Amino acid sequence: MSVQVRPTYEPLNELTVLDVVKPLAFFDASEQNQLHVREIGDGNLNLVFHIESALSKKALIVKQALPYAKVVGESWPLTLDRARIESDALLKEAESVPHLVPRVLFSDSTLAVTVMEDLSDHVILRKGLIDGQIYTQLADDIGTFAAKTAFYSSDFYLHPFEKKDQVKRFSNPELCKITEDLVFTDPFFNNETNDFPDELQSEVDVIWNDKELLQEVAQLRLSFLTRAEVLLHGDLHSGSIFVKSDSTKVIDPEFAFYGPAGFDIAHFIANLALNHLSQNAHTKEPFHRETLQTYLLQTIEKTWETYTDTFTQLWNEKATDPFAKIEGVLENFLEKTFQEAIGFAGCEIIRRTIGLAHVADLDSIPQKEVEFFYKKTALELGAKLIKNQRKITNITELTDWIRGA
Ligand code: SR1
Ligand code: MG
Repeated sequence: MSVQVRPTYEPLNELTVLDVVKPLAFFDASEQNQLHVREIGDGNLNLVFHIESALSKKALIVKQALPYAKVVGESWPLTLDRARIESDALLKEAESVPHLVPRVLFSDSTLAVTVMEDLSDHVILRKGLIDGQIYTQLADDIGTFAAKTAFYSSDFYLHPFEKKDQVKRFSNPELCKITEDLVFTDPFFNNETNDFPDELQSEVDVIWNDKELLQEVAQLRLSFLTRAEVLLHGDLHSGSIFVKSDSTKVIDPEFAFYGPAGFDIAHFIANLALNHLSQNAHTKEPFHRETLQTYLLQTIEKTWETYTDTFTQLWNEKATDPFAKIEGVLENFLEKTFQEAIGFAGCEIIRRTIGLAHVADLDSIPQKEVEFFYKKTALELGAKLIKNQRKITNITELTDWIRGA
């Protein structure tokens, strides 16, 4: 669609955002003067406007990247190209899993905006889980999302020229650097971006002085830096997923890039594991707590099973790799992906506990001493996963470790 937008970048506000929306003809002429605009962004990086017609109740979302990280402020400049990456990733994902991503209606790289389908009838998964909700489709949907977006972007399927074009298209150095620092570096050293209370200092010291752990993290970090295997969402935590009982939508792929296959699924699992831990504090009634925790562990297991089943089926039907029919090649890939995912999950658990960007699952525990107790438990679990990634051979062993944490 050809739409005239402003020739230079400027941050939008609740008035100027209408200049982007009106030419799209999404709203009828009769509604144009009755649009209700709210800025609803509560993430770390962007402006998000919800625009609704007071007449028809039709709505859409305009997301705009700011030239800095909102969580820190203008002192942390950040590329606007992430808006282009986000809309390109949503379009690419829609080729294989259209039902699992929001529909893109318009994007403009000068203004750094993506206009997309409104999902206000969904809730953010993290909030739903903290509130004790159960989503029965979630495991199937996320396992399918991760497997299909991985397979169709990989060298197992694409011609090498096309694969390398896609690697270029999704080159995302600034957002990757955030992950390299905040997930794989800062939490493992005494860095000023870390954020944890004094009460956790002795547990943090144990991590900072654990040579075996640091060696493993160095390998995981190197893998993240160098292994362009598949197109990743890049930030697949429970705040990047919208849910309702019969629908799952993966949002916010501004961290998308080509990286190691286990990374996305690891972040999903790590955030469910953190929620599992936090339910000990959030849900007092024992029967309800057990139901929720069992659901979370089953979701982790089913997500991995769906991932491997879907990936295997695509491999058998569509792989173009000359080694695809050789016995053991797929199995080796899946085993490596699984074991590395366990290590990545450990890093995510640790950084969400003591790094710059926390999770509400743990931070919203009402009593401080209870919060500290579960944060210490999270640190122990994260370290165990990193150090034992190659010893855990199947998904139920992993869920046993999470259950026992
Ligand atoms: C400065 S950005 C902090 C975190 O928010 C994003 O969602 C990513 O997880 C990033 O690490
Ligand atoms: Mg995000």
